[in-house]
Amino acid sequence: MDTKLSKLIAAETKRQDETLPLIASENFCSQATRAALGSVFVDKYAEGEPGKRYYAGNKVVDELERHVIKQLKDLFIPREADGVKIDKKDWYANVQPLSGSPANLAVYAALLKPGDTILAMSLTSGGHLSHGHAVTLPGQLYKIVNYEVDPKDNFLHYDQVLKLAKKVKPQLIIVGASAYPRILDFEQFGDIAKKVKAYLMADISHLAGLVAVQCHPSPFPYVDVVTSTTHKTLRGPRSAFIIARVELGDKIKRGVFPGVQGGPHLNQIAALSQALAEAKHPKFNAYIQRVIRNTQTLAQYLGEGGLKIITGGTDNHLLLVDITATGLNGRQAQEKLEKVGIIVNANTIPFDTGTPMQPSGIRLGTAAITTIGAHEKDIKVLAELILDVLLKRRPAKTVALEVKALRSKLKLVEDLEFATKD
Ligand code: DSN
Repeated sequence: MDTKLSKLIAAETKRQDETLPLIASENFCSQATRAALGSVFVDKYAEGEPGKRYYAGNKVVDELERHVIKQLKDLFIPREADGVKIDKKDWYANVQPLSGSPANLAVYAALLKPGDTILAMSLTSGGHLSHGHAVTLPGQLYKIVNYEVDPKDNFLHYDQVLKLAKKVKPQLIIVGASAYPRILDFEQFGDIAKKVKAYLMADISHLAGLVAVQCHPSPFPYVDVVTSTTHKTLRGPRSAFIIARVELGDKIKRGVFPGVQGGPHLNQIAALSQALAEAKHPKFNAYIQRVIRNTQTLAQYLGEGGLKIITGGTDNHLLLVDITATGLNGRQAQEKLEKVGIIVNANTIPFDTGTPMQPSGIRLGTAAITTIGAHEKDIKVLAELILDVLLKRRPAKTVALEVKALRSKLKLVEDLEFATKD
């Protein structure tokens, strides 16, 4: 291996082994998933779809892609919702998107014309850049209108979304977020989309692991399209998927390829297969339940310690903290925490008066730290360490030593055994 690269891999391994990971969109995938990512599938080209490829030599990868599509539909599409039977045959699945933003772009390319209106959550309310922020390509191709959380409680109020949808008559509504700590009511969004005759897309990138094990309501059958990345709470490789109503399948397929990308990354698809198999295991359910308990515990202790938790708590794997009262902005808080080995990201909060580079909050997630075995007692210690730094209660040097001590107790547990132990 290139010497410099080998040193960098060793350095990143050391960094990961010595710090406490609280980035809500990160996780540690299993060794088996990593092995699949580095498998022979990395070397094959397979533009097209199973049975209809542009190159030869695709017998095995056709079988791979069909297998993963089946695994995906089995895991995510429930047999019924609210008493209504759901038939997997009514849904089309595509596992080729390279990541979340291309998956979303492929859906827009499939369903919209340039100039059409998309109604999506604003970035400061918790939405995602790829939902049409002005700095992105979709932000330039489509007319983007944002709905917001309510300024009084920072929750989504569905009557307000409906009112706005009626006013702007979007062709597409997006429900999905990367910094909203509460349950997303897909059924209510389904009603809104029906009332204004818009397509409804749920981007469940952050929630995929929770949705997979019914720890968050399913978007099926209320939506037309579901997109997701696979490396956050789902604990898989960097990749993405789209599931859509079968009648939209051809358009979505062309939106992905050749619309926005070339050949699929078959090694990602292979690794996704492993992650989906792991997510079917009952221990994955216990893992996700622990993730949620850990986030709620973190929110509780940080709140009791004097920090302002947006919405007062969390229902999922992340929480958002308004740190204005500490005298720091989000960036300064992120840097101070990183100095002692606690890795978070600065984040805008609803109606933020700061900028994306100097926002007023930080976002914390517990998916990764739970994967390396953190329990509620560890989270309590972690919360105290965060408070020590942000409220300047103890010297950074002392806190850094305790972060190291806590980190050294945690390690990747391959079979998710930790999830069932107290
Ligand atoms: N960076 C990821 C997130 O924080 O949601 C995806 O863009």
